[in-house]
Amino acid sequence: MTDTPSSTVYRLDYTVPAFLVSHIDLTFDLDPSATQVSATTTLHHNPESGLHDLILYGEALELVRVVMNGKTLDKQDYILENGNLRIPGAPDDVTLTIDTLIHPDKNTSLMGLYLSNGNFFTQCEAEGFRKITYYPDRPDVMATYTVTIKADRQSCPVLLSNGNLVETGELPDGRHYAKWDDPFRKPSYLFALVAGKLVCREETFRLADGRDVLLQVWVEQGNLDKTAHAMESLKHSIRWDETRFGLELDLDRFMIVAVSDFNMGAMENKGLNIFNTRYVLANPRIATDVDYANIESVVGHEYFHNWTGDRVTCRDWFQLSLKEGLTVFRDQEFSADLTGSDSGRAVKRIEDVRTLRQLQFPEDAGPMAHPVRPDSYQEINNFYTVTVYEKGAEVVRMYQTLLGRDGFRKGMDLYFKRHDGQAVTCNDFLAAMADANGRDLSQFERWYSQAGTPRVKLESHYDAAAGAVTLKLSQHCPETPGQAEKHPFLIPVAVGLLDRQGNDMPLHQPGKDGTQTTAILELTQESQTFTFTGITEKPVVSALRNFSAPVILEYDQSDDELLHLLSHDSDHFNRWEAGQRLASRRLVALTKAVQTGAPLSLDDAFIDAYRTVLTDTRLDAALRELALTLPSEMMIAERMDEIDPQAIRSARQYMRGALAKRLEKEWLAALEANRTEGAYRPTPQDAGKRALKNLALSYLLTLDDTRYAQIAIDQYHQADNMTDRLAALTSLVHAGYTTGLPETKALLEHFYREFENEALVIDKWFSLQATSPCADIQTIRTLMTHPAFTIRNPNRARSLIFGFCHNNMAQFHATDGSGYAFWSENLIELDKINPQVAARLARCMDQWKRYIPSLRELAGDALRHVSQQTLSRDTREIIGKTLSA
Ligand code: B3K
Ligand code: ZN
Repeated sequence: MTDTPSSTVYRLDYTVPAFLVSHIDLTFDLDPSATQVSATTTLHHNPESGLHDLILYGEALELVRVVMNGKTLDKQDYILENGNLRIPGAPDDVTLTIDTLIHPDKNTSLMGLYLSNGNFFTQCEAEGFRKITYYPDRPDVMATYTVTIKADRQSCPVLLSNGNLVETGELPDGRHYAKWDDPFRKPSYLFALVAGKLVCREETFRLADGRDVLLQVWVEQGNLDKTAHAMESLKHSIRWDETRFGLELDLDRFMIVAVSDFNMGAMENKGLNIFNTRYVLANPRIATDVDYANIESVVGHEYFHNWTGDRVTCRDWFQLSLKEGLTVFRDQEFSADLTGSDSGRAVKRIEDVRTLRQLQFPEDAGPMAHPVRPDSYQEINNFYTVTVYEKGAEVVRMYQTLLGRDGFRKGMDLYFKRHDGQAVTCNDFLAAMADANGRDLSQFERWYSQAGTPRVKLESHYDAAAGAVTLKLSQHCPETPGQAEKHPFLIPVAVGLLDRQGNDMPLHQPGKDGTQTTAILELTQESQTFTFTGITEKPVVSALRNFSAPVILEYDQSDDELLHLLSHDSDHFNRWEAGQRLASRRLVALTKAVQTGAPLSLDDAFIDAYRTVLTDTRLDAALRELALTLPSEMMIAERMDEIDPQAIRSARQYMRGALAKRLEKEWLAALEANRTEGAYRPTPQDAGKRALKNLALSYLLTLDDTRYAQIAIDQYHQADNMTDRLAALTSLVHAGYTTGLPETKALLEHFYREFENEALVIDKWFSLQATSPCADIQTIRTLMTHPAFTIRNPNRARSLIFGFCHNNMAQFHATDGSGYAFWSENLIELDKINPQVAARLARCMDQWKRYIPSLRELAGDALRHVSQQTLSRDTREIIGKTLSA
């Protein structure tokens, strides 16, 4: 724990490293309480640097010995400052051996080398390698690695590191060793070591070039029956990258390891990906359809990093989106392609945009707003954000929208041709895209440098006499912390025009050849007009198709126009969007009505529109489910000037109740019609049916009718899969049946007993209760005392504490401030254990200034209370920015 004044790192302060490393040879003598690390590094002075001090970063290390070019250094030969080791005026060629002692059993931060259920794991991104040994721990220092791991054979039969296994053998005292060699130069953040009692599923897999590679998925004993899906996903990922991008696996062996104590989702260490168990373990009994889909996408994501991240890496951490935005885009495309249908692609796109809007738009409008390529940070771990990841992926997607799929591929090819084996910048990526396509993309750079979500205003005008439609587009981007002035972006706006029958009209722009049904308009100025000719009737405009840019579209369309789009748009995304806009309009009005005590009502036109969607069996179930799911409370909050969480919840619940009541027959029919046949399969078709059926069930449960509760109870007992079982239980609990219906309490108990030994399912058990509208602070505090709860395991902490603080808005923001008191207590406790996870919890308060005055005051008190404590650098940065914005 440190409490030194925060120091800020600036992007523009970048300087090249004074020394480069050609090779590092590491030896670990593993012991839970005292692990000896010996690192022999070959360094050379970097001719591009004028500095001669050799700086080796370190954190929480016990230095045993430093040997430079054969001579053991005395204390006066080096300087230890802020944890780092500096050798002033080092010679140009250095061979350095450093011995350090570390204590994995004391490491609760889960960065560096730590223990999980008695096994050893490492996490080095972003700056964890410095918790293992003194090293130039920065991504632009790339080296080859050999790693020898020594350990007790009994407790650590399995010893893994990056690359290829080159040697194994026995040692005295029941110990053994393994030696690994990674031929690819890599930065230290991609180093990994795993040792312990693990078992694996393995397969030989033939690559496109005919080479056979060994694939392994390592888990704790007892979990082998949950690894098939991860293995399938890995094989799909390898194939997909070969086909879509011509990128092949460069190693002979590729390993995935699952660990139950992990700060985030997974980590792309070269050849040895380490995963949160959450994104590996699945079988129908314990995993839901959403889990299956997430595993596929995270396995893909980490595998795709092998090229976008590992082979070509980041010059400095400000360039993080270079690998993350690009790799998220790649995993999104992978999942979309695997669905194998247009509607499947649309479902994936809608889900991704929903995440972006729900999480990234608020970030862009709050105290932590930062550009996709940030300009400064205090703690880099705080910048693994939805902006860097999800908005970063949208930025990459826009290249593809502007250049076309082929043009994008050409850009990727050039990027690898130029930069394989290098540590580069976002501008290098942009230059590859531009040069490969002969385009000037300099204006596009603003997507990397300017924070905030641009507003695009659209005004349409139809001139019947001229048979022309004019679209006037204008843009502006709101101020964000540290960025008052913004310049226009290059925004691709995809548009289509629908005729009265709902068909796409051919689009022709004067001066341009040919026609199409979707045009990509390039908005580059503050304001511009675009004209389409040969338009014989007043069309309905379908704007920002497929969400062609991460902007907020401001376009006044009547209910009738939106209804027309909802029923006919050939762009699935915009059909969904029209439905969401119709619902949002009403939800905002209902929230205001709740606040003023006005009577609540829902119009027939809206009900009819929902009925049409619900009963339109030509539409895939998955698309119908998305369309019939109301915008979340968070989305409604986004549209309010002042957030009143209780009013928002009442409005949304009213609307759900009204839709349930007036479409009762149709919901029931949908529930019956969407039961899946045969054994469980996590295909998009079956998952879509289950989603729609379970949505129907949750609507029906809002009606106070025990018949529906009985349907849910039966479904719970009869289900042969976690999706249906969890949905039944969640709907019952969230509808408040825990008090009215004794069986529901019994079901919760039953679920707990049934899955007591499945940590990931117990996480679900906590989180379904934490997110219930009925869960008041007392319920949460009681759950915190449950024997299965521990704040030390990030998944468990997230399931209960984050579930409540992040995903139960109306209860968390209770008017008596009890939620905030709970938040500050737990934040302070967690910060002492795991700063990275604590800093995420701190972000619950991002929006505090937007809440109604009574809540704002209480939130401010809680924030000030936290700010007076001794905090980690991670949490201090967040609290500081939240208070001062
Ligand atoms: N690159 C890692 C994230 C590391 C987070 C460090 N705080 C996972 C990923 O994006 O694939
Ligand atoms: Zn990533």
